[in-house]
Amino acid sequence: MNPPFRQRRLFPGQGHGGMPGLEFDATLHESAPARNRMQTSTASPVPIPAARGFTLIELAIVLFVVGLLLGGMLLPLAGQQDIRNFGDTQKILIESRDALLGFAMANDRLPCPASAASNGVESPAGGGACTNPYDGFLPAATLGLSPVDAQGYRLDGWGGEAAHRVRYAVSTANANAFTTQNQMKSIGMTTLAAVAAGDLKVCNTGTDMASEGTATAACDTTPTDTTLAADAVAVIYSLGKNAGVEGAGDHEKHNSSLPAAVVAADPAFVNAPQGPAFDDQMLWLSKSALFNRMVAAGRLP
Ligand SMILES: [Ca+2]
Ligand SMILES: [Ca+2]
Repeated sequence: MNPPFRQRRLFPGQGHGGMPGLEFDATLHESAPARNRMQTSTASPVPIPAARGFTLIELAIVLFVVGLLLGGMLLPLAGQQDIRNFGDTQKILIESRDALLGFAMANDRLPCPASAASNGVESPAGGGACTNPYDGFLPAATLGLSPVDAQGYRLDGWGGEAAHRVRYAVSTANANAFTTQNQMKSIGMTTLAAVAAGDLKVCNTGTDMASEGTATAACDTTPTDTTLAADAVAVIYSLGKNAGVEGAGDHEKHNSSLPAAVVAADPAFVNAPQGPAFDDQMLWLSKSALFNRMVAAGRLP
């Protein structure tokens, strides 16, 4: 038998020089079972289990779960970036429309679109009969807009490639009245307000468009299809995230995407619902909105 375990406890502040009378024998105050445990543990210490690492299967499971978590976080991040770019593009289009209205009030005409080679300046300079009325770019240099790319073109919210330059088309109706100085005043709002050849059309689908690629291109007239605008003065648009590649189906090919135009430039454009086949973003300027600003500025009638 081992000798009984005896433990000395000291009260705080007491060392070996303390009062011997305050020392006590712990074994006297422990319960019998506790005393037995202490005796047993002294006799045969509990063995400490050997350290053990992860098995390959456990590691694989952990990596799999971490991969799932990271993938779940990255997908929403990409979606959020798309939403930001879409919103930025929308703001840029609105800002562009406001700049066009401002230019019209100051110059008694709208600017011509820039060509692919005019470095953001309207073509021709000074307006009149535009070189690219239906397939040009926003003349950011003429409008004094910024920021622009190295060649002077305003970009949409999606990126820095030339395919993301903001597009702009303008009506050629009444012998280019909207882009020729003082012609709006000379011809008068009543005449200009009537739908005329050369006014821009915006369709809700590119399917079954009539006379596509010609000056008389028009929206399909079956009951399910809609003409969103029959006589817009200007259309301002972005080719969207997929710029540089025509979307599948009949919609995007009607929005000029030089230099890879599928349908020849014409006065009809498509603004279909957003989806896999269509991601262009588009605004148009109505005659009413233009006349309203011109009258307010004292330029009409
Ligand atoms: Ca597109
Ligand atoms: Ca077209």
